[in-house]
Formats: sequence, C-alpha cells, structure tokens
Amino acid sequence: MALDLDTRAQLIDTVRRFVEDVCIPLEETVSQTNSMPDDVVAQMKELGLFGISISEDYGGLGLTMEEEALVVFELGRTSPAFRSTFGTNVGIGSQALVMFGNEDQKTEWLPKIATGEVVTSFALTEPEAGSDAGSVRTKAVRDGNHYVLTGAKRYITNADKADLFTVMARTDPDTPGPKGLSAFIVERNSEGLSVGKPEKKMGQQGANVCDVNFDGVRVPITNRIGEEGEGFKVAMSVLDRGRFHISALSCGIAQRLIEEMVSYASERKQFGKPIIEHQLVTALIADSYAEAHAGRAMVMDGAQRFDRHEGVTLLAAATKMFCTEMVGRVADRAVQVHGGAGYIADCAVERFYRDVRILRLYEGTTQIQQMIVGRELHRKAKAGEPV
Ligand code: COS
Repeated sequence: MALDLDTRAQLIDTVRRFVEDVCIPLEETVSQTNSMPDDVVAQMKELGLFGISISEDYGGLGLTMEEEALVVFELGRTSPAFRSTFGTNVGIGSQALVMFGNEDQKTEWLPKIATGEVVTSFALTEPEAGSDAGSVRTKAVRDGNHYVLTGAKRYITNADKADLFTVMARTDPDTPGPKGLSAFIVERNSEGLSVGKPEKKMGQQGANVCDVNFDGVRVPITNRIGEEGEGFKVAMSVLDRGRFHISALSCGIAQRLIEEMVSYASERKQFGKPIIEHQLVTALIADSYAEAHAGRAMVMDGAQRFDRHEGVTLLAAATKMFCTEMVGRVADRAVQVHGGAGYIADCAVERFYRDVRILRLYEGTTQIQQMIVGRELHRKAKAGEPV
C-alpha cells in the first residue's frame, strides 16, 4: 500500500540527508579504495534501504514503484556505487522471488534480504549470452530431488558479496532459446560454486562484478522459482521492473550533474563574467535540465502504470533507452562546462562521466531497448491495438 504523503516526504528527506551528509563526502574515498565502508553499509541497513521493494509482510518497507523511483532519484545524487551496494537486493537479485517465489521460498529468504543480512545477485549473463539472453548455456540436469548446475556466468554485479544467486539455467537441452530455461535460487556456499576475482572496470569503483562458476552444483528442486521452462519469463519480468529503477537512477545522477554545472558555471569567470552568463554555456545546462525533467516525467508515468499492474514492457524499454542515453549526454556536457577541470581525476564530473557509461549497457543495451520498442509497437499494430 502506498505511504501517506507525510511519511513519503519524511522518507525522501531522510534519504536526501543520508546522501548529503554521509555519501557525498565519501565519494572520493570509495572510488580510491574501491570498497564501501562497513559503517556506511550498516547505516544503509538501518535505513531499510536493502528492503525498500520487499513487502512489509516480509520485513521490508514495501514501497510502490513510484515511491521507489522517488527514493532512487535522491540516491542518484551520489556515486552510483552507493546505490549498487543494496541495488541487487532491491531489484534484480530479489524480484524473481518477490514476483514468482512460492510462500516457503519467500518466508525463508525475503526477511533476510530485506534487512541486508543476505545479499543477492542476478546471474543471467554468460560469456556467450549477453543481449541474446535466451541463449543461456548453463545447464540444470534433474537428478532425483535435485538439479545439477554446470556452467559459467559473467559480469555478475555484487557476486563478490552475494550470499544468494538467482540463476537462469537450461533445464531442457532439447529446446534451444528462451523456452528451455528455468530460474533457481542458489546459495553461495553450495559445493562446486566459485566466484572469480572482481573485474577492473571503467567506473563505479566500490561496486564489483565477477564471474560465477557452477561445477556440478546440486540445487534442491524446492529452489526452483516458478515452473520448469518459465525462467525466461521470470528474467524478463524482473528486467522490465529493473529498467525503471535504472532510469530513476539516471535521472538522479543527471540532477547531481546539473547541480555541479550550475555551481561551477556560476563561480568560474571568463571574459569578465561567470561562464553561466555566456549563452553557449547556458544552452548546455538548459538542454540538460529539460532532458532530465523529461526523463523524470517518463519514470513517474511508467512507475505509476507499473503500480496499476498495466503491461509496461514497452514503456520500461522506452524509458530506459531515453534516461540512460540522456544521462550520458548530460555527463558529457558537464565535462564540457567544467572545461579542462572536468578532465582531471579529482573532479566529481570526471568520475560521473565514467560511472554513467555502464547504464546504457547493463539490464539491456540501448539497442536492445530499441528492438523491444519496435517489436512491441509492431505487435500492437498486428493485434489492432492503438500504438
Ligand atoms: N515479460 C514477460 N514475458 C516476456 C517478456 C517480458 N518483458 N519479453 C519476452 N517475453 C516472453 C515472450 O512473450 C515469449 O513468450 P511466448 O513465446 O510464450 O510468447 C518469450 O518470452 C520469448 O520472447 P522473445 O521471442 O521476445 O525472445 P527473444 O529471445 O527474441 O529476445 C529480448 C528477447 C531481446 C527482449 C531479450 O533477450 C532481452 O531483453 N535481452 C537483453 C537481456 C538483458 O537485459 N541483459 C542484461 C543482463 S542482466 S544485468
């Protein structure tokens, strides 16, 4: 159920203060050390951030998608590594359980995910299965009351910290493509499961991605989420929702970058006046402001439709496409407004410029979103629905 407006305003204010008082002052340290301080993680747990999307019945805050978006707009105003710390618990790591888990699975895992006691990861991508998510090769072979999982997953966010993985694996070797897949919950300490070293990345230091290998991992059949063969639908539904979350994050980061641009351009003088008074600089900021606001409006509309249980595949793809591309343009303009200073490593916009690049790639590239938008419009046209 949605929060009343006062409680909602208080929650947003609390998150804003956490971002301003705790996260922003630590951005450089987190980036340099490539790690998140334990006391910051403890504060995130205290605030309930690991459980914002999990219902109160299981110990979470039970926010609607709209409320989650408002919280994520705030969290976007600091390095995305902070949000990533609990982002998989809120989104792609937990949502298969939330949407498709049975009561026993939910009761066992969701309360621990909501508090952050258990960290979750979403293991779909493989060396040969990226954009073509239906081509997963990791296999799950039934053996009595277990499945035996063998295969390799790649670039799995938070795998280094995860206690629990949502894994997509092929249960039907004779059915190629999306229909032969099933979803599983796999515990980190399972025999045969190993996690690779964190990759060195372009940005978002403080949040890690690693390979996850399954070498004959025995998983009880009670750990299958949904029916055999439903894994692709599970993964796509999780990603539809996740795409609004990433879009909200993009808008939040755009907001921070606009604040950085306005602040710098108001102080920095050239040709005898602040550069914000030079029209060509003003245009860079004005375009950014208008585009960020458009992105925010798209997120709010999509989130409200999600909460009304309308089909959102088309809108989720269109929103992610626009918002992640938008923040890429805004980050580029922010560097431009800062001039040479924006290219120097101790400038926040230099870091954000690198951090936002992944947003156009993970949870579906821009080109995949374009493909989904095209397909959905075509499907509507064929069905005689208004486009
Ligand atoms: N929700 C529910 N079901 C969905 C769905 C969605 N959003 N999208 C597709 N499906 C269903 C389809 O309805 C279809 O079922 P039926 O055959 O019963 O009709 C089935 O899943 C297969 O769909 P489709 O034919 O569209 O699958 P494709 O393999 O052609 O491709 C795309 C689908 C490209 C959309 C998918 O592979 C994708 O999203 N790729 C990007 C993956 C990604 O985001 N990776 C990031 C890794 S996680 S960080």
